[in-house]
Amino acid sequence: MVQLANKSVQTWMEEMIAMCMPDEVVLIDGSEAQLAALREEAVSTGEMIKLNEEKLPGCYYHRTAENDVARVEDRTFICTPTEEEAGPINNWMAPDEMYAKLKALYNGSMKGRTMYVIPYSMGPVGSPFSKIGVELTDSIYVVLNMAIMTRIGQPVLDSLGDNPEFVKCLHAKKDVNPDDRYIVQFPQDSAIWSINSAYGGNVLLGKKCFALRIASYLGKNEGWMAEHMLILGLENPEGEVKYICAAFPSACGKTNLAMLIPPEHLREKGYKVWTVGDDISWLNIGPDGRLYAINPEAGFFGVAPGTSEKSNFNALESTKQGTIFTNVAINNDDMTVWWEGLDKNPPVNATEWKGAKVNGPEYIAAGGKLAHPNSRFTAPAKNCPCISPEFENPQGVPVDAIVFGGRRAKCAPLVYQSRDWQHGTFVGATMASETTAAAAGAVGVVRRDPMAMKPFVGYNMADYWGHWLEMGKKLGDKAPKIFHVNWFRKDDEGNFLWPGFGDNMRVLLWILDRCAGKVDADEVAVGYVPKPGDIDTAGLDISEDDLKTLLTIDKTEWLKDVEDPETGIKQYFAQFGDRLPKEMAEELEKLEANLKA
Ligand code: GTP
Ligand code: SPV
Ligand code: MN
Repeated sequence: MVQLANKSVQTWMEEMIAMCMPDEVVLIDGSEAQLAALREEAVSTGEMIKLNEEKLPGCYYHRTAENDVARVEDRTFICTPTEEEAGPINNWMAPDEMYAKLKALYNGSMKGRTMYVIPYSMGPVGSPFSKIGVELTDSIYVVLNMAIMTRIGQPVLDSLGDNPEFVKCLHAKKDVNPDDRYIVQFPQDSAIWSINSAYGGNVLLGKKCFALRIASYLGKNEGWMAEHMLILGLENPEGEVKYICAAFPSACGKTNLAMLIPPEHLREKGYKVWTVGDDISWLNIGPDGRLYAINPEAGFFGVAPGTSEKSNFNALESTKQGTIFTNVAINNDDMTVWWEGLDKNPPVNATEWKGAKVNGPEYIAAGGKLAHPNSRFTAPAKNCPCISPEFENPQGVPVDAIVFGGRRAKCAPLVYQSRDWQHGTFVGATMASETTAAAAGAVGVVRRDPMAMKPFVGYNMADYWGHWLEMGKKLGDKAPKIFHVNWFRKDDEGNFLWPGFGDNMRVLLWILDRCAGKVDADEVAVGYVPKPGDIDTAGLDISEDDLKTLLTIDKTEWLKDVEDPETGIKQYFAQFGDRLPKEMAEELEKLEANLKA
């Protein structure tokens, strides 16, 4: 029996053991020897496949069940005491009812299996902004992923001491039955119960479940923010680094932006991007009254397809050792990995993501995909060639700009700036984006995704907007400036109008110039847009017309976005009733008036 010095952890763990009835319980101490033994065990049972040790040292492959390849939003619940606390866009069930339902499922679910106890820290161990969780899981794959994505083991227990405050995370793989799959947050209990999945955001409970859903609730009560945002540092030729946080929905470009390589002429001048985080920001007000960001994670759980030497060199480099690949394709000739967009040479002797041996080029020619569109790599952040020297800074980095963005073929311009924090909060609250393969369900459907937090807010979204407004009041004139970008605008033939990727640097430079008061802008109905010529297009193959389209606000289209009876902002806000902050209603009126003027 595992004996822990912390009585609260011990008592809770014993209760979970009594319910799940594992044959064995193993404490994850974080030692390399223990992790190595687990990798070996996972290979021996077929749970993981060892990849080419010379080309991909320390790398492993894992395939999940075909019905278990993405987050499941319709099976994700926020179980607050009242339905109003969870709000109209979260699934809700009364905690007692949910506990009863789940206990029946967990009962004896680990018979014949081993339960692993993973103490982990979100944020550098000992940082005043870090929080500790303990995940109980019967999956070695989860243990090995958590070892990359978070700080784990004995140092975390030492840091927790006898403090009873930790997030209680329980995961049982059970039989991966999608009909009994539940991803459940109990914010008031700091508890997360996940069952019948073995995939990413459903089971690596430190990530979306804790660092966003539970943490957003804690942040509201404690005066800080947990956001679905990357953190990057942009260094100018003088060697000054400014930090930007950006919230884009799942599979909409956070990892890519966080690691971008500037276009050649800017690189030559001495511009450089440093990665602090690629998915989640915890934001606190520092002693100087400014907003500071830490990345609570220690690794990247990144989208594989589309990642290439050209599109995201730094992400690809990060995956060259100590990485776990999930649901990509295998090249059986040399036991390396492949996915759509990696290069133009799909392996002939391939195993596609579901496990069938196929001829890659023929399979693709027939319309197949070798890698699942939401296949992922789990890579240690320390592998990243441009990891920020501030990555482990327990105080975080000061934020100059907050950027919202979505995947919109129409309507949203390449970039615009909000007038102030309140308007910026409205811009975030009214974000919309086309759905992606990161969650189960239809792909390419435009939906509202406020602050890229629709699937991740741990309480009523209207109260969350209220919290944003509160934070803005506390920050006052030290608040970061708020912007909105869209890399995904398309022409009538369906081609992207903007080259994206490294060239997004050109937009970031305008944003930082605006923050520093170095560049003027045109005031339009929705805020401020760049004056013609103020976005650096040197060396870009883009027509004046296309650039104009990218920066023009089509008032008719925008009015539709406000008024559409099904998808419009008005309709969207209405569901929050009295809980909608009056400031948001005011901003909506202003926008409508501006568009009609
Ligand atoms: P999550 O990990 O799900 O939160 O995703 P993410 O926001 O980190 O998205 P990621 O950077 O992994 O990008 C997702 C997909 O969008 C990949 O297939 C990228 O190749 C593509 N993408 C990223 N940036 C751009 C861009 O600037 N332009 C275009 N056209 N595609 C992009
Ligand atoms: C996302 O979907 O936003 C992800 C991947 O970052 S997951 O961890 O599955 O949530
Ligand atoms: Mn994400």
